[in-house]
Amino acid sequence: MQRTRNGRTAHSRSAPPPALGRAKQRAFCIGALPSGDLAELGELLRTAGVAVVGELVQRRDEPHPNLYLGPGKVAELKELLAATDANLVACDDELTPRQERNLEKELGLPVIDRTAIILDIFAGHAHSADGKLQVELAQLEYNMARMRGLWTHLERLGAGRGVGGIGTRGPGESQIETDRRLARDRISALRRKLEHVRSNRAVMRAERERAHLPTVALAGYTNAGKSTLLNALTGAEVGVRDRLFHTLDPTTRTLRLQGRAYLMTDTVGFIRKLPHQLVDAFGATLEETLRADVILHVVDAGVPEEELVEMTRAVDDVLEEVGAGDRPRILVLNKADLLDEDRRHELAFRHPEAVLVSAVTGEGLDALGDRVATEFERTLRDVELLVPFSDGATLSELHDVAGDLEREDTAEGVRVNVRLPAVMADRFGRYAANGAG
Ligand SMILES: Nc1nc2c(ncn2[C@@H]2O[C@H](COP(=O)(O)OP(=O)(O)OP(=O)(O)O)[C@@H](O)[C@H]2O)c(=O)[nH]1
Ligand SMILES: [Mg+2]
Repeated sequence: MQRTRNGRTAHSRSAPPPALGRAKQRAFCIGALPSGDLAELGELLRTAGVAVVGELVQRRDEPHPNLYLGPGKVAELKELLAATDANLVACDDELTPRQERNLEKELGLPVIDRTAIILDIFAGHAHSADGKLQVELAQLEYNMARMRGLWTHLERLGAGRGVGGIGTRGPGESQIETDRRLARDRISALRRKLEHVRSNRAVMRAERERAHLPTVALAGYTNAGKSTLLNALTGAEVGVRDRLFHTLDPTTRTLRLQGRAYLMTDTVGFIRKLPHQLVDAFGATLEETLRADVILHVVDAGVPEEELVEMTRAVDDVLEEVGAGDRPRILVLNKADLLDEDRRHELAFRHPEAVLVSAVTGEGLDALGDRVATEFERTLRDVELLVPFSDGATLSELHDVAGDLEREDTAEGVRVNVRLPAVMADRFGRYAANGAG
């Protein structure tokens, strides 16, 4: 796993840092789960370049507050660890600093949690300046909460940095203060930079709106096939790989449907228990993308129904969280080429409103295009505007969007009846003549 900007990771604290190299890391997976398994944690580790050498699940509704697993289970885990060559323990949930510290002490091995793994993958996959800033912000926030734990822990191991001297409250303490201050400074600097990037984006959005292009956003669970679908529909050449969180930076391409041009944007994939630090850091970008006229919720239909429902729900939750829950949405069941007849029938029965496609073979893509066009037409609003004669710019803009206008000159101005995208209808609300603006 790679090191964070400020030089440490959750797991480098009590073991030699990964001089071992990525593939040399051998993780033993643990989970306190009411149901399900650790397959996804294994996938995350594989994506991060870590091998999995064993796993232990405890069925429980809530993790143990001190140790994550119950004390008896931890004893069992210790024995299992002794029988493998694991040099790392990976946990399926985000741990509290206390749980992490206690577990490391009990097990004598570094422990990393799900959040640290996901943050590490994001750090490795971020390419744009924007993406890197967002990941760094999320990492700093994750580390901030752990600094105190880290230093007291190092002190106990006799590894605290000797900074002593008159007036200091002990080496660990003063170092924490310095680190916290540095981290806080860096966090504000990052927020400022992101704010700046965002204001540029607001300018781009304004330009786009001026171009009157409706937008379609691809959202969905990681590895569902969003980028493959973007490529298939628009002829883009976005990177596609069978690994988690391959796409971090949204790509936008033009899509033509029934004579109308749309802008289609790919987004970062979601996952169950998506770290809140990432939702915070990526929230603005997501919100921006997902303010689309239509959202395509892409699902991997090649997984069992139970998992499909769970993944769909995880995505719905994030959409809700970033304020896109109310956007028009189409459920796209992708990877149809992997399904047998029985499963196709079952899907048609269980998700009658969904569109079944294969981004690889092209099956169903025409039908999907039609659905997008229909869905978009449905978002158009009939508005009646009264535009002053003096505002020729608005009149010509309305012409651009809606083509021929139904218009009538009156004493107060031009009375116009048009069908407009909701965003534009809002923008011209000041001229609304029928109160619907
Ligand atoms: N069989 C089959 N495989 C597909 C299909 N669409 C995508 N895949 C495969 O699924 C994997 C993930 O595809 P991506 O397009 O990278 O998925 P994504 O949703 O963009 O993933 P992230 O960017 O990681 O969130 C790749 O191995 C694709 O080749 C499909 O229709 N059928
Ligand atoms: Mg992708």
